[in-house]
Amino acid sequence: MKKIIAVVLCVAAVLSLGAGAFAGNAVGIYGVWTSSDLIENGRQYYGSNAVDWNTSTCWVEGARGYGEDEVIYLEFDGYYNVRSFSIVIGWAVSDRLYRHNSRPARVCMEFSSGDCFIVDFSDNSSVQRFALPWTVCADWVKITIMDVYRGDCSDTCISEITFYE
Ligand SMILES: [Ca+2]
Repeated sequence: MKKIIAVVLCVAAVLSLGAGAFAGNAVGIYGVWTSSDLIENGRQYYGSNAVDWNTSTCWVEGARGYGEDEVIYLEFDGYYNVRSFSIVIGWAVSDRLYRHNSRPARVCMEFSSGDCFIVDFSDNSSVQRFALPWTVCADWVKITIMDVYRGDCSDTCISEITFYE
């Protein structure tokens, strides 16, 4: 029964999630876990690059293909009443690298509270802001890539993601 409710909430969230107010304190991050990281030329593109307040660094998934089903999991440093988030998809350091690499087009966001949202992004390297349809009290969020905008190479990147109270 619980599972069916969660699915219903997901569908409702797709319809109501949109660009919204951007206010409140940023959620502190205690730890980051990913399903894979790209390692190239001796350099590893860690998940922590997506929460370092620097849009020129990014997490790059390292799985085969374009990164669908790859996961970045953020553990907060406590419980927060999360109301919104911002994201910079792709590798936003330059327009050339943004287009060259792939970027998430759709993700599934699952919070520790059980709330689950499907979010669609615009294909650009600017900051995209979203208000959650309702306040979510949670201490972690799991973000799964569902679909991507394909670049010249299949490495999918997230430059920055921040949650707000
Ligand atoms: Ca970054």
